[in-house]
Amino acid sequence: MTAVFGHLNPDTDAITAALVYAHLLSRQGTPAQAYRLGELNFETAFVLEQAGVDAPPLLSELPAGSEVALVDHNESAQSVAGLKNLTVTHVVDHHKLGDLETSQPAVLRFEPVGCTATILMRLHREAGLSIDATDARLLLSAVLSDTLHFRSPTTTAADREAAAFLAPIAGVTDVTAYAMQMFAAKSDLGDTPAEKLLKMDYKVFPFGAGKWGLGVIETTNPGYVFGRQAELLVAMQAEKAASGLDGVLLSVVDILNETNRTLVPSDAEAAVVQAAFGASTEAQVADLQKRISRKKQIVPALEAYFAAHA
Ligand SMILES: [Mn+2]
Repeated sequence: MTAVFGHLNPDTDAITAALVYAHLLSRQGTPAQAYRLGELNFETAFVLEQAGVDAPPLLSELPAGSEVALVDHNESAQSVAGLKNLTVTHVVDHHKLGDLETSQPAVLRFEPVGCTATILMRLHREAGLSIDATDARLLLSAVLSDTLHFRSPTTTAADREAAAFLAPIAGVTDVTAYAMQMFAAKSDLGDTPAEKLLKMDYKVFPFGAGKWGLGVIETTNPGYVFGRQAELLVAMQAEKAASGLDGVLLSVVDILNETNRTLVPSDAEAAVVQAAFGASTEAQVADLQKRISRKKQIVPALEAYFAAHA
C-alpha cells in the first residue's frame, strides 16, 4: 500500500491532492492510502465537510523502505520525518525542486501551475479517466484555495481551465460565492492559540547555511490578526529558538485587497527584509505590498539575497 501525503502544516491543496491522487493511483492498479501530516486548517475542514469526505488519517511514522507518493511538496524539510529512509515512488508537485532524492526510478510530475489539483485533473484526462463529483469538488476547492480565487500571481490559464472544467462536475454553480465561503471559513480563527496561528500555513526553507520559517495567514480579516500581533511575535521568537532557525517571518495576506504586511520578530530579520525586498520594518511590521505569494514572490527574493550574501 503506497502512502500518499502532502506537506507538513497541510493546506487545502495538500489534503485534497493526497485524497484524489490516492484514489487515482488505486484506480490505476497501485493500491494507495491518503494521509495528512498535520491538523486541518479551518478552510480545509469546511471543504471536506461540504464534500462529505472524512479527513485522511494522521501519518506518524512509516517503516524504513515503505513506498510513498508525495503531493504538493518535494523538500524533505516540509515532509514526513525520515523521508530519506523511505522509497519515493511518485511525486506530483507545483513547487520548485528542492533536495529530493529517490532510491529508485520514480514517477515525477512537476508543472509550474497554481495548484497540484490542476496537475491531477490533467493526469485524469491523460489517462482517459472520469472525475467523480466528490473528487471534482475537492480539486476545485484546491484550485480556489491555492490561487486565492485566481488573485495570486501563481495563477495560470491552466488553473482557470481546470476550475471551469471541474465546477459543473462538482455541482458548484456559483464558483465566486463558494470561494468566498471558503475564505470566510479560513478567516474565522476564533481563539486559536498564537502558536497554532503561526504554524497553520508554515514552511521551513534552507537559506544560505541556515534555515528560515515562513508562515502565511491568508485572511479576509487582517484586523483580527494584527489585534493579536504581540502574541504572534512572542510565538515567532519561541519557534525560532526552539527549532534553531535563523529567521522567522509571518506574512498576513489580505485576500480581498491583495496586500501583504509581514510580522518581523527581530532586527536580524528586519535587515534581511530591507535588503531582499527594499521594505523597512516599522513597529515590527514590514509592508511587502502586493507580494502575496510565498512561492513566487517571497521565497525567490530571499533565495536571491542569500545567494548573493553566501
Ligand atoms: Mn499547492
